[in-house]
Amino acid sequence: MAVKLHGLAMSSCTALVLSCIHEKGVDFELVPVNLSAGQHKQPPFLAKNPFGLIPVLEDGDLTLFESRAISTYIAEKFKETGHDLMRHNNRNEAALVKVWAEVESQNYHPAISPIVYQFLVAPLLGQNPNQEIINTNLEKLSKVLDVYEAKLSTTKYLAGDFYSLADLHHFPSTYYFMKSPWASLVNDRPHVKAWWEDISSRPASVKVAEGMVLGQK
Ligand code: GS8
Repeated sequence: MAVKLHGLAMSSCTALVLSCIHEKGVDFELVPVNLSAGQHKQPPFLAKNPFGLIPVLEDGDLTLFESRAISTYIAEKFKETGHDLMRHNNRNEAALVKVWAEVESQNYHPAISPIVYQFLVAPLLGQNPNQEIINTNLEKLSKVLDVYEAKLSTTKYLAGDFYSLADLHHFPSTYYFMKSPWASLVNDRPHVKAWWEDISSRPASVKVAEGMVLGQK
């Protein structure tokens, strides 16, 4: 039975789950949520995610929200098919995948996401980008990327010499960031640049990027 993903292909949180779904070759149905009509704040959707945010995954009787938890569930449930995103046969490598997935969620995402929001989303909502927020977060992101540059000069991917869920979680926000005037933060760091070129050219990433056109329904 296909899993049901409630969300929008252009939303970076939905795209994170879609990247995992495509890596694993999981049968799925994308159920669009009409954000402009506030569908996600209405009782039927709130029953699936009380925080009223996309994405939500339904797999039979199981309902999940929080994109990273959803992708982890998919990577674990379908561990035998497609690419092994969790290194489930090697406890140490699996632990390192979790470490770098946490780094994405605790260090990388909090810095990159306000930049993407101010640069790409605010104008769509008729707001002026807040340059102070952008500058503060560019500074934070630079520091995180210095750590990445050092790490990626020792291993091909973040958790080791294997592509994992930790790398995958970086794809959607970085995809939008690379359209900004500050893409040089990635391009000027040779190991980060090579890593980005590698992870963004995976067939699953290319497929997900096709739907990442902001402003679409
Ligand atoms: C964040 C969900 C979220 O912000 C996750 O799933 O990772 N930590 C959660 N969803 C956004 C779209 S993100 O592209 C959302 O639903 N926004 C609508 C709103 O804020 O009303």
